[in-house]
Amino acid sequence: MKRTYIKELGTKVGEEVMIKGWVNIRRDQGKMIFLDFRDMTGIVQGVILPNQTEALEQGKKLRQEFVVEVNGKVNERPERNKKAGILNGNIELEILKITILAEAAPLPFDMSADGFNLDLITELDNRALTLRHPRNQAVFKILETVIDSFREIMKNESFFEFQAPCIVPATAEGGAEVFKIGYFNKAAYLTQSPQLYKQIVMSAFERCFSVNKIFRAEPSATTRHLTEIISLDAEMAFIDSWTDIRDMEEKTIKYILEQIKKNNAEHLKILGVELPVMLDKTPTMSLREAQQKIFEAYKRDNRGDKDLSSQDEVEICEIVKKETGSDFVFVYGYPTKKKPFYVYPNPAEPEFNEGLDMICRGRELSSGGRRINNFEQLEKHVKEWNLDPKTITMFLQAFKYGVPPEGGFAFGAERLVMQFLNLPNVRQAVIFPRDMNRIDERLEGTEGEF
Ligand code: AMO
Repeated sequence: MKRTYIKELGTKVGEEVMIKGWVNIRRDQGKMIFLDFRDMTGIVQGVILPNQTEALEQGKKLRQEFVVEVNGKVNERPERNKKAGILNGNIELEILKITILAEAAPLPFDMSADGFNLDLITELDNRALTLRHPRNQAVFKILETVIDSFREIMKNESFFEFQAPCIVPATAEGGAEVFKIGYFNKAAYLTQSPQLYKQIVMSAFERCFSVNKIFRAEPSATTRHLTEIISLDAEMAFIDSWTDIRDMEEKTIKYILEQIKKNNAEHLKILGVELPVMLDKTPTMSLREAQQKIFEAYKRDNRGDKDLSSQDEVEICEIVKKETGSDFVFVYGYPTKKKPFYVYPNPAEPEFNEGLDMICRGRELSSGGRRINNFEQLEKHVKEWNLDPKTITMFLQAFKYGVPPEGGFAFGAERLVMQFLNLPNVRQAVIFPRDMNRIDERLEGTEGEF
C-alpha cells in the first residue's frame, strides 16, 4: 500500500491507509492504546481497539520515537471528541497493523507537547533529539521562510545574488571581533561581513544581495550574540538619499512578515506568538532625537553617547510603541568616527553619518545606510581609520573607476527570528548555534553558558 502523509489523512475518511513516522506519544487507557504519530507533515492520533490483539501486542512494545509503519482506517471522531483548529482534530486512525522500522532508546526527558520544558543547555546538549520537537521545528520553518522570502523580495526588486567569500585578507567592520586563521604560512581572517565584496559587486551589477555566513569573535556570552551568523545583505546603487535604503529595508521586512503570515500560520499557532506590527511608514528619528526622548520619558541622560545601549534600544521601542503602535523604529545619524570607514558622513554635519539601524521590540535587527562613493573621500577615511590600503586594494579599485551614490543594509537572520517570535535567547533561533562556549558540544573548561 502507498504511504499517505499525515497531513492528507483528513481527505481519506472511511478509507484504509498506510502511514510512516515516529511515535510521538503513547497513552494506555484500559484495554485500548492511544498513539500519536508524527511525520514531516504533522501529527495524528491513532487508537488500537481491544479486539485488535496483534496490533495491541505490537503497541505494548512502543515507546516515544520508535519509527513505525502503521496500517489503519481513518475515522471521523465523535462530535464531543473533535478538536477545532488543529490538524486532524476531527479524525482518528483506527490502527489495524503496526510494523516497527526502528527502535528508540528511552528518552532522557519528556518530549510530549505539554511536558517539553527544558533549559537551553539541556536542549542544545541534546540537539539531535530536541530538533524533533514541533516547537523547534516551527521556529526553524519560520527561519526558512525568512531566508526564502528575503531572496524572493530581492529578486523581485532586481537585485543580483552572489556568494561572498568567507576567507578574507582584511577585516571589514574593524574592531577585535575577528577570527584569525592559519592560512598556509600566512594569516587570514574569517569574514565579519560581506560588506566590501557587496560594494564591489554592486559597482558592477547596480543591485546585489547575498545570504552568507559571517563570523564574529564575540568574547562575551550574551543572549543575543552568536559567533557564526546568517547575514542577509543587500547593496544598491543610484540612490538619492539614505532614506532610499530605509525604504528598501522597510519593504523587505514587510514582505518577509507577509510571507511568514501566509506560509507559517500553523507554526505561529504552535508557538503562540504574534508577529510584530509594522506600520505603513515606520517611525524614523536621529540618534540624538532618540536619546532626547529616552531622557524625557525615563530620566536617563544618555544624550551625547556614541550609540544606543541595549537598555536604550528597549526604551526607545517602548516609547515608539506607545506613541505610534509600531514595533519597529529606524534610528539614523551616528557619530562618524565611531562607525566603519565606509559609512557616508552627513555633508551638513560631517561629525554625524548617514548610517541607520532598524530596531524591533528592543533589539537591533539591522545596520545599513549610505556609503562613501567618492574615491578621494574614501582614501581619506582609510587613512583616518588607520587601515592598510594594501589589504583592501580590490575594494578601492572599484571606487577608482566610478561608483554611483549607493548604500545597503544587512540583517542577522537569527536576530530577526528571535525578535519576530519573542524568543528570549538568539540560540533558540539556530539549529546548531556557535558561541564562545559551544561548538556542538560544550567546550572544555566551560561552566555556565550565557
Ligand atoms: P552589523 O555589524 O551591525 O553591520 O551587523 C548587521 C546585523 O547582523 C546581526 N549581527 C549579529 N547577530 C548575532 N550575533 C552577532 N554576534 C551579530 N553581529 C551582527 C545583527 C546586526 O544588526 N556591514 C554592516 C551592514 C551594512 O551596513 O550593510 C554590518 O555588518 O542583526
